[in-house]
Amino acid sequence: MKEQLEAIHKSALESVSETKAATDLEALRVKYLGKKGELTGLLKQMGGLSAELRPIMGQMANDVRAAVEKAIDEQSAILERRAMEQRLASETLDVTIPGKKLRMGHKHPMYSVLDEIKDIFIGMGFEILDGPEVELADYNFTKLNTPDDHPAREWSDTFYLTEDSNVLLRTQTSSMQIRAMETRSLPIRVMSPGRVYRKDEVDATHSPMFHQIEGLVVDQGITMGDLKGTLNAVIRKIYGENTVTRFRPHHFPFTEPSCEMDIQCHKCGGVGCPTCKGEGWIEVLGAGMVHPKVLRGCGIDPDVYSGFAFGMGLERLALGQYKISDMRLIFENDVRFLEQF
Ligand code: 2NL
Repeated sequence: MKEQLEAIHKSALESVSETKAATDLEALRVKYLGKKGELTGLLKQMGGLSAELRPIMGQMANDVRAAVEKAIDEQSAILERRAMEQRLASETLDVTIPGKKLRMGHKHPMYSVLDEIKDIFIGMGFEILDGPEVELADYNFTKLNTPDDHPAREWSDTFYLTEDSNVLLRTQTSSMQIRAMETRSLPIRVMSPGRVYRKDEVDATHSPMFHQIEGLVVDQGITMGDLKGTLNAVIRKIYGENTVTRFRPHHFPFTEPSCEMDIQCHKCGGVGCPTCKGEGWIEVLGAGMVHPKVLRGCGIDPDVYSGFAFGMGLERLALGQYKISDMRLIFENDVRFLEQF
């Protein structure tokens, strides 16, 4: 029995010192000290010993038990410490390591142009009006003196959303200005920027979706002189104080008289070059005095009040401003292109 006790003692201490995990240690505790363990098994055989040997072997068994328990406790402490050291090493946070660089985006070039224009008009006392891209034909056409049989209302030009042609994707942002005239008290000075839609094939200068900014002023005594003065001031803020402008007669159903505004080519000074396609002039916007029928339709007496309105395409302006040759680049959103602005 002595040899057996010594063998258990030796093998227990050896295997305990070799354990690497708390679960292995627990398995050893069961193996040696548990109810069905090796030491307990041996103790059960004590009854067969002589009266002199029994206390000696009993004492020895208790010593072995105490030694194994002590070894297990010590090993457990070692494993715990080791686990803690590993955790500390793996969870170390070096607060001095530089952070990951975030790639910051920036405003799309067209929105830079839009914001610049908005700021100019806000500075002149205009209010910015946003509105829905899905519109009633009434507000997109009829109230703008563009009746049912007008060619601008063709199915081939406009994205209609209903069979009866009453609901559509707006082709201009004028509808919000109609609402302003219907609901606000006079005088009115508003700008409405936004997306508009026309059934155009995509090419270097056309897109079925583009951005427009329209403006409207209505008050007593507004004349073509106010139109020219306001637009000249705005265009000179955008293109430079020395910009030369001209107004040409034009036709829009919602204004009378109507005009288009050109700036003298800043590249060639009006002689003619590729930038102005040999014309010497570059068209920048359309404008006119609000048609009396449009005013009356919004409940405004055209004998007392008058107004001017204008509209310009933002993409075209951005192309010119940043010397971009193809409108498709504006919509593709290729970061390599946009990064340049
Ligand atoms: C262009 C020309 C224009 C207007 C828009 C307008 C709005 C109301 C009443 C009368 Cl509520 N007119 N807007 C007037 C003249 C021209 O746009 O070439 N746009 C891209």
